[in-house]
Formats: sequence, structure tokens, C-alpha cells
Amino acid sequence: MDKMLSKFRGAFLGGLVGDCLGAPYEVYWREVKLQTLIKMDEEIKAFQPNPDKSWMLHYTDDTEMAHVMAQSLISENKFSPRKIAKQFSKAYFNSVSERFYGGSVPAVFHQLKESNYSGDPYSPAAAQFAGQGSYGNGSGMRVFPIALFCFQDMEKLKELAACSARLTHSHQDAVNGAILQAAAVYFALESNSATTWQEIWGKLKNVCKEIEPETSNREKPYTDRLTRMYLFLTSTGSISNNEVVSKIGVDIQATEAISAAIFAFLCCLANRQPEEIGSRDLLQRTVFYAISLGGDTDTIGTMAGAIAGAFCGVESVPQHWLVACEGWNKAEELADGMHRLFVKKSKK
Ligand code: AR6
Ligand code: MG
Repeated sequence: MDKMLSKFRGAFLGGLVGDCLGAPYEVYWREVKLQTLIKMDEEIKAFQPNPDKSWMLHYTDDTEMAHVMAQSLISENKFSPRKIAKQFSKAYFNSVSERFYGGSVPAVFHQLKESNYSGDPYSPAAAQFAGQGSYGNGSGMRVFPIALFCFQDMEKLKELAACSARLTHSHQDAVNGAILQAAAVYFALESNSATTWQEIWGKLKNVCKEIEPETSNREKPYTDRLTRMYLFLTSTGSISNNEVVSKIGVDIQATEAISAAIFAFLCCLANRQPEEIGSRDLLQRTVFYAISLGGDTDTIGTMAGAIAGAFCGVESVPQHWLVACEGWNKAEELADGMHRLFVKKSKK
């Protein structure tokens, strides 16, 4: 298979499996023991896909919104904020009984609907939290299609990742988190198997210098967390989940969950994951490790899975995981659609 097609599929399917495998533990809010994940893996292996599509594992709002965004990018061949906002809302109203969305985003969708999708698509989100905007991780969980769409154009990636965030999450930390997560997927796409964690970390650090400039008086939550990641990964001895939770965080704030996802990938790329995760492939290690940290497991799982999938390619996504997950064939179709756009652009 073409290398880039494999990476595009890897991003979509890695994101999907991270979401679906992480979702059962979202309510736990504490560390997920590796034994629990291994047991789930065995149950998934025993699952027989059936024609009535009663999937074993269901995706959440994370995948739903990523797919809506990808579908719109494919149909329009551009980022159309009004259309994406409308499709986000429609997807929410169609699936509200099945999928749990964040606490504040439904109000955005209601306002968009009440305006008959005719007003400024950014204004309902900008008005949230007394004009502060949401700092939730929802801006990062669905952003990977932007990285694929903007591959080989980092400036455009930064612009569109920010715009895509602001449709629901206008707080600066959520916007910056979307840029950083999209950049991580981009750097994974351009990597090869010899790329080191230090190289990707260095590129992310440069992005942080732009989104959190040294001259700014604002706090620098992503820069600080990247520094802590570096300290973890250059330290000797094991890295405990407790320390990661306390120094990086796994909660719903974009600063925590997005940093945790990036760390899960870098830590596994460095082969510094907890010993009991063993010697599985990089993508499997990353998904297991990301979920095992606890907190917002589906969202950290999906973001880490999308980065690892873009790095490793689709061959690394275990087939038995895939066929147990709702919507894997749609994810693959969307990946192919985005890859066709990429090929078309590359020929120009
Ligand atoms: N001030 C105070 N609290 C805030 C603020 C703020 N500026 N911003 C967010 N919160 P939301 P998400 C709190 O609703 O990011 C789903 O399961 C507030 O309590 O924007 O889209 C997804 O899959 C708000 O309800 O959601 C993710 O896993 C909460 O943060 C997760 O939920 C979440 O922000 C977050 O999704
Ligand atoms: Mg979630």
C-alpha cells in the first residue's frame, strides 16, 4: 500500500480504536489497570463481527465530530466554518441519546440551531463562560483531519486548527491545544520508522514557542508540560502513572488531556512505557498506555491513537480491534477521501 495512504488510514483508524477502547473507562476517572485492558483485548479477540452491525465497542462524540469535519473537508475541499458548525449540530441532535457530549457544547449547538445556522458560526462558542470560551479538550479530540488536510502546509494547519477549535471552544488554551495536537499528527505523518522522540519533541517545542511566546505574560501550560515530558523521558528509572497524572494531568481541560496524549505517544516511541505493557507494537502500546493513565480515557486514547496511527500506518492497527469498533469502514472511507485530496494537491 502507498505509504501516505497507510498513514492517513492509520490516523483515522488509530483514532477510532483509541476512542472505542477508551470509552468504557471514561467514567472511571482513575488509573486503568493493565490487566483490565488485557482482559478487554481477549474479549475483543473472541468477538465475532455480525452482519446486523451490533458492534462490541461504540465510538463517542470524539470520533463523531472528527468524521463530520473530515466529511465536510472532503465534500468542500476547503474549511467551511458555517457548514461544519451546522453538521456538528446536526450530528449532535441525531445522536444525543447515544453519545455523551461535553457539558457546555450542547448549548452551542442549540444556539446555532435557533439561529437557523445563519449567524456567525463562531459567536455562540465565543460567548460561553462569560466570554472566556470553553477550555475543554473537545478542540483537540476531533482535529486530526485538519492535519491530514493541511499536510505539507504548517501555516495553514495552524490557521485551520484554530478556526476548527473556535467553532465550539474559543478559550486560548483549547485553541492552542488544537494546534499542538494537529501539529503532532502532522509530524507523525512526515516521520519514518527511524524518527526519534527527541525530533518530534523538538518540533512540538518550536510550535509552543509560537503559540505561547516567551514575551507573553500569559501562563504557558503546554510549554511547561513539554518541559516536564522531556524531564520524564531523559530521567532514569520507571515513570509512574501517578507522576504523569500529577505533572501532566489527564482531566478534561485541553491543557491536560492533549498533553497526556502527546506524552503517551512520545513515551512509547522512546520505549519508556511501564514494563507490564510489554513489547507490543508502538500503536498498541500507545493506546494501552494512554488509556491506562485514566481520566478522560476515550479522548486521550483517540488523540494518542491518531498520532501513533499517523506514525506507524494502518498495518499497525490490530484487525481484531478494528472489526469490533463501530464505524471502522466509514473511518477507512474518509481516510481514503482525504488521501485523494492530498494526491490531487500534490500533483498541482
Ligand atoms: N470555565 C469553567 N469551566 C469550564 C470552562 C471555563 N472557561 N471551559 C470548560 N469548562 P466542554 P468538551 C468545564 O463542555 O471539551 C466529552 O465526553 C465545564 O465544566 O466544552 O467538548 C468529550 O468526549 C465543561 O462542562 O466539553 C470529552 O471527553 C467541561 O469543562 C469531554 O467530554 C467540558 O468542556 C470534554 O468535551
Ligand atoms: Mg471524551
